Amino acid sequence: MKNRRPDGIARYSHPAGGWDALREVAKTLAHQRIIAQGSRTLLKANQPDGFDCPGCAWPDPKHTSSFEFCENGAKAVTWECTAKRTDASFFKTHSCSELWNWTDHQLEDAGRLTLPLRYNSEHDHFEPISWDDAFTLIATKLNKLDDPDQAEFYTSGRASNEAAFLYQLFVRAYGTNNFPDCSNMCHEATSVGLPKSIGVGKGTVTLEDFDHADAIFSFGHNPGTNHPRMMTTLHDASRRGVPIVVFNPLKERALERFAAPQDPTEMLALSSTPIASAYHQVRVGGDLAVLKGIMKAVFAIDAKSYAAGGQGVLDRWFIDEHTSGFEALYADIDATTWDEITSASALSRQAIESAAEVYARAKNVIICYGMGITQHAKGTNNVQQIANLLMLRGNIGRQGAGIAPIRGHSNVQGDRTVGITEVPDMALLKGIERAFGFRPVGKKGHNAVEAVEAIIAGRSKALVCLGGNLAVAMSDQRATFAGMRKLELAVHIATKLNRSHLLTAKTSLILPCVGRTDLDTQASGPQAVTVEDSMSMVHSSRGFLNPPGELLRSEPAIVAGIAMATLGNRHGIDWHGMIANYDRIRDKIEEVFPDFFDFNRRVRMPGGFRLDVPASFRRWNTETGKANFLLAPGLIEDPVLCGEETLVLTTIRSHDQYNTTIYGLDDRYRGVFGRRDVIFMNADDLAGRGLKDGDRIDVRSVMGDGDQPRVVSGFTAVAYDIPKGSIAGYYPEMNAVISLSHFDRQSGTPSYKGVPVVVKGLP
Ligand SMILES: Nc1nc2c(c(=O)[nH]1)N[C@H]1C(S)=C(S)[C@@H](COP(=O)(O)OP(=O)(O)OC[C@H]3O[C@@H](n4cnc5c(=O)[nH]c(N)nc54)[C@H](O)[C@@H]3O)O[C@H]1N2
Ligand SMILES: Nc1nc2c(c(=O)[nH]1)N[C@H]1C(S)=C(S)[C@@H](COP(=O)(O)OP(=O)(O)OC[C@H]3O[C@@H](n4cnc5c(=O)[nH]c(N)nc54)[C@H](O)[C@@H]3O)O[C@H]1N2
Ligand SMILES: [Mo]
Repeated sequence: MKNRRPDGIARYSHPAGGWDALREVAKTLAHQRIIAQGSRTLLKANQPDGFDCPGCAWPDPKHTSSFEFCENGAKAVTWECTAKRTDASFFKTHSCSELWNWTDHQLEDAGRLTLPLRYNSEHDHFEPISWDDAFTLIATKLNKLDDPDQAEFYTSGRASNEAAFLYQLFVRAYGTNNFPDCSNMCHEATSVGLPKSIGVGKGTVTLEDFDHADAIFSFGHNPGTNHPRMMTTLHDASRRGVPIVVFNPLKERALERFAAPQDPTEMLALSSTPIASAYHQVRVGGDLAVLKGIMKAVFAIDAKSYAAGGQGVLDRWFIDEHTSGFEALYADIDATTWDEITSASALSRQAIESAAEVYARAKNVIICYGMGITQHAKGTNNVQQIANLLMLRGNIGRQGAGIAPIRGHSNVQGDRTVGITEVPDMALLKGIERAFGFRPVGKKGHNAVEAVEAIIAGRSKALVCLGGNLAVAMSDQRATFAGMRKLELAVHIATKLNRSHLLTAKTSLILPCVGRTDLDTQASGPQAVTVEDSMSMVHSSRGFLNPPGELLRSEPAIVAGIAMATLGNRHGIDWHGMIANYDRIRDKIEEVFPDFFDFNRRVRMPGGFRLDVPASFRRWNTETGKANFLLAPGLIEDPVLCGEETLVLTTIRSHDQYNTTIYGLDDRYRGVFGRRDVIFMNADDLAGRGLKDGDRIDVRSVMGDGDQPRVVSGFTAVAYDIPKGSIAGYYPEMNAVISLSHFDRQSGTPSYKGVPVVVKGLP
């Protein structure tokens, strides 16, 4: 007899994509009550005269002519252009304490925010406030602080270049570099690791490079859910016979098999295309070992070829001409034994050698990676070892080859480019002086973890958030939430209500802004904004729907409002002029960042333009003037923490969420329906603890916190195809077990995907 599975757990036997994806979109449109308007809106996504899809940062094909179907893009768009609204009567009916008991899904599902709100602690309700009063209140509070460094200014990666640029200008004129941003929790290991390797903290490939790749490697990202338009590229590559080698602890369906909704034959025949040519279920946190193992095997293949009178497989010319540090890397890899590699990665030597064969045979290789690589205590090391592997065969700076960090938020890369950084370099400071006549402070500010630490310690007293849901996205919810409640001032510029807004400070404000799909009209007429995708392409985005209410303002206008109230005439910055016509903001961006030369003209060309990525042309902006092979000590994280009982928890996104935005409770491809309170575990790990599939468990951090353990309770253990020793649970629920002090010391990225825990059954 077959064992009964826990409630809501079933096997999903279809390929990813296909008719199920189409059906889901129809359901979403109905749920958001926007059937007629919604379908028209979707056709404008990523079109030259349309808006940039807020779903992800994957680039658009150059000659976008037809609508590219994307289930999760459709969810992101319809979630924003829903017909649901929160208005004054909504906030009058529901007190803040009542709303706190709603789920994250319910909070956002209440609808778009439509009016500026201030928290009234006497009545425990948010109440309407005028824009002028809101700006004056914020200004008074900010100007009362002893030091500008007591304020934190968070950015989430949806903000446009124009909004982000004005925001950093305001904050620098105010006098601090406290710029925590979502990138600090995401691809910071890339932004910190790659400049040391190849002189630029961005990917080197373009979308066209994928057409010329002879092999694609994928480490730790789940494109079927998080970058569904990337599936078109992987699907085409697979059909061309390009090997796609995947390293992921979980068998993600879209990386196994995909039915392209754009492909009529595949859809009608109910067929699909295999994606991965080889799928390696690496242990959580085992990637450093895999990367060193592949390099070790490549050295062996090279030596064998050489001994037989061949040319070898290393690109010796590239190594001599363009790199530094090869000997030290060779020695490090040589000293790493196969026993160490296989035990740290949970993969066999043969598996790793087979991946190395594919790598060594292919002329051009692209390596893609996501959060499975960056969100580790050794995230920066991981990224740098990927660069090492590519450099061994000259796979950087030529067509069809390169490194492809798959970015998250649709403009997270652009926000960084236009100045959202806690460590401003001289070029940025001088650029601002050139364009605005003042030299901002250069002292390093806070990243996301440091900002939250300062808030918890009471050193920082004010928090302004340009979007996002910082408290929920950050580790250690108990400490983080308590810290937020001690603030003097909390300001949230947002489209939808979320839990961070409800962590009220002495003075708490929610300011409603227009979103990507909304028309943004200013004194000179309708405005477009600009964004930069994962491949450094900058293009414009223009919303066209009537905003959900008369009172909403654009993000640039709200930032300018706060700036004018706070700074008055300081530095004579023409905030009014820039808001009246965003071309003037872009002119200033160009003055500060010469890479944006001729910005207003170039961004009006269909498809936009690419920013310079020197490494794509083998120009290395590093201290050595070369691409650097860099070393990573050891193979795994925190061996000290890995006791007998310890399991390593990775936190993942379901198919029905956008970060902290929970669209629904299904995770269809992983066979989870109607719930999120599950922990995926290997059957042996269950048995070893006397547990069975479906048992209720506690998950507890092994990083202590005195007598208050970090624990989530009452979750259901689900037997799953995952390597022994590794378990997985959903973000953000699992943030309660992650210690704030558990992060990559080089980049500050929280180790969301390498959390040492113990699991105990509940009676
Ligand atoms: N629909 C949707 N789209 C999104 C988002 C969303 O939440 N929903 N979020 C956006 C954002 S901000 C980002 S950053 C991206 C995130 O996109 P991804 O980088 O895909 O992020 P995750 O879903 O967190 O996890 C990625 C994968 O890493 C694997 N993994 C976990 N631990 C490890 C490990 O130790 N090693 C390896 N090799 N793999 C591991 C997981 O099994 C999972 O398949 O997506 C963006 N796009
Ligand atoms: N455990 C764990 N934690 C993680 C991660 C993980 O993988 N595991 N991933 C991390 C990553 S990669 C990231 S990027 C962060 C995400 O952190 P954030 O970017 O802070 O979080 P989001 O959930 O994307 O923010 C959602 C909110 O943004 C607001 N919003 C949406 N659109 C707009 C807009 O156009 N303008 C404005 N002003 N506001 C808008 C809405 O109010 C919505 O509630 O979380 C991190 N946290
Ligand atoms: Mo992200």
